[in-house]
Amino acid sequence: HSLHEFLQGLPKCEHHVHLEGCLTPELIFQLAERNGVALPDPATNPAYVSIESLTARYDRFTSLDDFLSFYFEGMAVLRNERDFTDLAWSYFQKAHADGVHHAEVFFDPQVHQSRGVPYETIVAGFAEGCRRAEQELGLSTRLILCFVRHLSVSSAKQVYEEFVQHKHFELGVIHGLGWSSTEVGPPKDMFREIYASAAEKGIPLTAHAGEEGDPTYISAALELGAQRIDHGIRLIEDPELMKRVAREGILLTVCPLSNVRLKCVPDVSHVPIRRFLEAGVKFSINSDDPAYFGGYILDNYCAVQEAFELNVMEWRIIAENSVQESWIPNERKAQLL
Ligand code: ES4
Ligand code: ZN
Repeated sequence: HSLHEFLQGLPKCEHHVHLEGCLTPELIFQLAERNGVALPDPATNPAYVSIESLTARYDRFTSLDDFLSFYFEGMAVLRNERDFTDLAWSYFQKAHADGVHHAEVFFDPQVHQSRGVPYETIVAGFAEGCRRAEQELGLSTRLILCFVRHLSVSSAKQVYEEFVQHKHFELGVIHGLGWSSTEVGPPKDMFREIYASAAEKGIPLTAHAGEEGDPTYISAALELGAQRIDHGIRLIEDPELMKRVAREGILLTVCPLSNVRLKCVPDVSHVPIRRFLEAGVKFSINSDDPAYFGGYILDNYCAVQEAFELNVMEWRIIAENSVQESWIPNERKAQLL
């Protein structure tokens, strides 16, 4: 399409991508071999017969939790510092090719720790991938530690303690905190104490909310101190809350291809892009788990263009909000604008 080259060249910021969600079927099979990790038995789970069958299974997710079961199984191949670096580096190269100039990336330490990988190994590996992207590709990067909602609050508190003891925020190794995983079910405010403590230290906070869950998940996240909302597409069901989000300039990190693959919407045209633009709600467009959802950030931009036929002015608004709401100093914003 005509705007494809324009979208490719548009300086993009990505705010919502899980590094573990960049683990392709190829890399899963490769690392399973390299690390001697057994993948699920293909006799019980035929998806694991081959790279092709696993890729094909990703076309048929029925829900967030159906996807998450593959996502958590896949990431079990990550064992050594080098695995985390390789994974981050593979994402940054692809992002760079897609025209990303700044990337804020999530990772899930609790899940790796539950398999016996130390906190230091995970953080050192991912941080090295970020360092290499900054040095070799000129990207700016931000690491966001994500708490997961399907594990216990006490495991989240343990990882938060390690993060605090290592001074990883003060040292500029980890730049913010988020939460993700299963939305509907666990208490909406399960990370209340952690977020209160982090807010007191001035740590930027975000939260996955309003993806599968109704708008009360969004208001709960805001009440706990989230400054940004990941997904947030169900915000349109609460007009008053939507006005507040617009008024306060809270950024939604929207992931169109993710929403389609996880059956949150029937197709991209049902992602409320037009509604958000009209209501003055700030949002960015992101890939979420590109290895699982059939596309990286540029594919998401192009899918939005095909569905909504936005004009250049509308794209400039989206791009400018993406820069302005990035967790970077004003000097870096000025370079990106
Ligand atoms: C996720 Cl799409 C999505 N939603 C919630 N948590 C996640 N973790 C990784 N991808
Ligand atoms: Zn996500």
